[in-house]
Amino acid sequence: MYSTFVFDARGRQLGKGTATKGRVYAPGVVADLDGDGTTEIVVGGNEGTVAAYRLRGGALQTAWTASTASGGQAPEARGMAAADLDGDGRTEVVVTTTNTASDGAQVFVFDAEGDLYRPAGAGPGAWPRYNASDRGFNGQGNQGYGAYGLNVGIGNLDDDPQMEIVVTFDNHQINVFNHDGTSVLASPWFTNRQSAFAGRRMGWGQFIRWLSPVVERNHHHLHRGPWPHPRRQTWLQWTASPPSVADLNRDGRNEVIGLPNTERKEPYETQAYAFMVLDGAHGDGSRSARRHPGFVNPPLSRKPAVRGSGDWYPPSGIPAPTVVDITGDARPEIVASVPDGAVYAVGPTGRKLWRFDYARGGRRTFASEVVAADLNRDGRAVAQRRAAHCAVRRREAPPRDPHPPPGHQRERHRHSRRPVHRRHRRRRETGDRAHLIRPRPGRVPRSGFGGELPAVADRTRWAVAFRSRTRNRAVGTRR
Ligand SMILES: [Ca+2]
Ligand SMILES: [Ca+2]
Ligand SMILES: [Ca+2]
Ligand SMILES: [Ca+2]
Repeated sequence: MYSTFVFDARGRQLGKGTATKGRVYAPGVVADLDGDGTTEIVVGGNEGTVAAYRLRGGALQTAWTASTASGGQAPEARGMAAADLDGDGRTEVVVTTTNTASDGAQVFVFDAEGDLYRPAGAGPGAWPRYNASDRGFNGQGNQGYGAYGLNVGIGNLDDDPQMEIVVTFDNHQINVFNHDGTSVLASPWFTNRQSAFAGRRMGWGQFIRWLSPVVERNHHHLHRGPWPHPRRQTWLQWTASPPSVADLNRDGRNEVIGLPNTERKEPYETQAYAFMVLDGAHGDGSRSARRHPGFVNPPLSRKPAVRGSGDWYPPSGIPAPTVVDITGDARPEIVASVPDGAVYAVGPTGRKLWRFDYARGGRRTFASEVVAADLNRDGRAVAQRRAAHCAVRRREAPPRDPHPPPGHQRERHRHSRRPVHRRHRRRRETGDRAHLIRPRPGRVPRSGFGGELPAVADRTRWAVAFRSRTRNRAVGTRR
């Protein structure tokens, strides 16, 4: 069983919590949920368990527990995010689970007391989702399946002041929920091609995204040509793709950013990871779920190692996008480590800025998400690409000489043995460390859950440094 520990600044243990069962997969939420001045810690475990702790009286006390059991399953919590969804000063906590039951729910929202969140004006059944009221949504109905890999982000994606919740599922879909649990409609440009619901509008989570904009146009808009299939076309799989919310073009409207893996063949084989940006549902919703300018043909990573079934270790990484301005032009870049062995930076117009090879030839490899900070406190969020540090855990490609003379590794490249230039050396020296730095509000957009920047980052206090904790492969059952 996993426990939750709290240590002080000197490393002395202050408390230990054991109210969850089994593993704790998703990074917890650390926030003053109810605004009483005491920070809560919320963690999720197996068997449907969720627990909130408070440090009080020299011990970690359980503030509340909650359950994510539904549809006859008591699943594992694999994703957590938190925000004040309705702006009342109290923070809500979103938990996503691996539930695969046809009548099960994957997305739970709890209020500051651990009760299911019930926004003003909504009925008692607002959460969890999907629920019975989703069955007939747009005729076709809404259905979730297995949220395996840190699948949730929060941000404002339309004109109402409440936050929306973005969730990705193992059924290849990405949905946007309003805070009252209802689903957000995609642009009327997307229409249903199924004969029973032909021409009807669709929600974000009611259709599969294909890599090619031409395929989507033919299939979801013109309804012409043969139906696409991964044997012939490449689709986007979001099962382990944490969505982020940010305003890339600084027009005051947020976009959804994610790195789905692109799949083809049967069994499905990942061809690359796509830097995909989708517009929000602002205004008349005509841009909702459509590809953001610059990302119509999304930048792609290289092809990662093909992993056979049962080949779980070392695990494949979860490509969580860190959205942060690293060039100093006030428009954020997308920085992400991809299981092809590299960290990528992609600009807000869809241009690949750089690729840093962290695996150095290792094929089956992974890295955590990128943590970006202004390490040298020069007032710029991250002035240079060298400052986008990455906590890398290499499991393959060990140094050729495991016992080099002291200082030798820093002077020569581990593989080529060529002298390492100063710039590269500096990057390498920080490459194996995790930098856990509290950003200064308003200056450094944070990179954690629901990474809307900077408004949400300023307003909320939960501090999760590593969204992408890659201790296990996040992909479970494939449909
Ligand atoms: Ca509190
Ligand atoms: Ca609230
Ligand atoms: Ca909203
Ligand atoms: Ca925007």
